[in-house]
Amino acid sequence: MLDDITVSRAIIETYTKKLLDSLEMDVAIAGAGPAGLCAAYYLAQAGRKVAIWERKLSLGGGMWGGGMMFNEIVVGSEGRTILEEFGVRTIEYRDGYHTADAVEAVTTMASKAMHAGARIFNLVSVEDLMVVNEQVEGLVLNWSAVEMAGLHVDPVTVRAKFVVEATGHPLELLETLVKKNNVRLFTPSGGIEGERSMHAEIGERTVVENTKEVYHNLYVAGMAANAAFGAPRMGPIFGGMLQSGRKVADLILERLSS
Ligand code: 48F
Repeated sequence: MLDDITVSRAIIETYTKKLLDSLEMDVAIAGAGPAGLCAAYYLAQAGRKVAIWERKLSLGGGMWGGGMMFNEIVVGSEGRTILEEFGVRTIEYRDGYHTADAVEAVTTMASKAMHAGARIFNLVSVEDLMVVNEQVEGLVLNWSAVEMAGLHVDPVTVRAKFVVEATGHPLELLETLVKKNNVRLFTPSGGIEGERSMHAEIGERTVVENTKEVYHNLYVAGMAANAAFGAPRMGPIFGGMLQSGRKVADLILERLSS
């Protein structure tokens, strides 16, 4: 006999346990696009406690749609190596240009990150950062449905030794940090430099260079890194996003072990 209330109890109890176990983490990541998923995978692989908080119902950010809804992505040689590590199949199109099915890339990366031990909470928006003594100490979370309905409901907080903003182009967390606090970021101007117009070659290189700590204990990865440090977007080429995710994981692992 199937009992409806047991189904409800199973969902509520297991979700609550998962959430309670994620209140204090090594690394909290905002955004489950390619950069966030990649970072979570490498951090979890290294045995660190990591969770991604994602606003939308679906994971994968801008990767599902390839370029203009042609659901294929392009990566360079380094990106291909990372995709192959995840087990995503690639096809060499020309020397230095490899394609992968966007749906296979997202689903495989998400699955591998979770199997490595990362938790992913979808339908949760990061609305703010927890800042104590000029150090970022965690995230301020609310249900995306609350945000969408414009309800006046207070959020909850989770603590993390390090936070990764991997929210893509809009760079919401850093925008909020700067707006609410009199802070000087680790950028050339001390403020948000802003995303520049499309230039794939420069964007792919700089997104990796710009993946770094932008404020005490707060790192930027993926398109958020180029938006923070003032570099171009690069459209549907995704190798830089993957390299950025791997780099931010390496940088944080180094800090965690020091
Ligand atoms: O936008 P997104 O895919 O960022 P990314 O990992 O990759 C960028 C590429 O997709 C593409 C590109 C390639 O050359 O330029 O745009 O840097 O994924 C960002 C994810 O963060 C979520 C958003 O829904 C998306 O899935 N997100 C954004 N703001 C928040 C958030 C927030 N405040 N709280 C939770 N999730």
